[in-house]
Amino acid sequence: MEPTKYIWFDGEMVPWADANIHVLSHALHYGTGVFEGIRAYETPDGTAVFRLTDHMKRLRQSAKAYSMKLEWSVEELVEAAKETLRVNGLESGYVRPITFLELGALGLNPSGARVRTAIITWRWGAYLGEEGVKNGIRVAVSSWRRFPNTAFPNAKATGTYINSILAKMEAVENGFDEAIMLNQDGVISEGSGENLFVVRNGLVYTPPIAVGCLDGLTRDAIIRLLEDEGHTIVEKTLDRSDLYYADEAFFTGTAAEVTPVREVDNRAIGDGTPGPVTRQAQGLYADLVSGKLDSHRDWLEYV
Ligand code: PPE
Repeated sequence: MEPTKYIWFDGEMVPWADANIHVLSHALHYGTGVFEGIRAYETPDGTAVFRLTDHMKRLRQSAKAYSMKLEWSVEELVEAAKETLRVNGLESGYVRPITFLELGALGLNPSGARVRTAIITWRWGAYLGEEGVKNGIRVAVSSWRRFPNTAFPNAKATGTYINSILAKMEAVENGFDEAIMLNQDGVISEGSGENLFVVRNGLVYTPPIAVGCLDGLTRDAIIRLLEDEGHTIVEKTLDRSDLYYADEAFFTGTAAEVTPVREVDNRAIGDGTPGPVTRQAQGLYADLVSGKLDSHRDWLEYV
């Protein structure tokens, strides 16, 4: 990753190299952090951050779930993210806000630990590769189950990502691009860092949030964009066979955007190339974030 000039750290612009924390930080030992992933895009009217306010709202919700006192309001975080993009001269890029517990508490009781917030921006290309965006990726159902309701699957907490990391590492070690995780009941949940859609006989399916997947903002956007085009989206628990028998499948996420899945567990999905609904979803999303769509303009927040 290419460093940018500044990182916003608790209200100040700090040079990249100086945005450091102590090894005794609570978050390092126990994963007590919450974060977001956001993308900014170039549009004809300047740089626009996609659903910035919604992402900052989710950051505050995640913090609330873990009783972290985030001192910055949604409005302040929104402005700070825009300012970080501006000072770094980024016309497009990824925005990573993170709130975490630093010094002041040892042991599992986090009481007294200082809550810190940083916003980092950088250039980030295709998350699952340019080739994947074009022709689709190969995935495998993971032997790791998605963590259950012993934490908050709906909050983006740093510590819980150790679960996604096990699944991702296993997939890559076995020669796949990405993993799909089942939940504790054995139904399909999501990718290690993406929500999943499948298309069969003209209907579009995605697992309901209740299975324990993240309530993805890209997932929500794709549901609405496809509905606008007359598609029926069914939120339904899916099992492994729904994946094997699908005509099309694709992932959604801020980092992954819309990435076609062409193979699962060494079986081709459909004819093994991205299908028409997948292409349509990709096209609609690309037009939306680059300011070429007339609808949902309120999701673009200009820097
Ligand atoms: N599920 C998980 C587990 C997840 O981490 C993400 C985002 C999503 C679904 C999609 O959510 P949304 O971005 O709101 O549409 N993962 C972020 C982190 C990726 C990373 O490697 O770090 C992201 O896409 O920014």
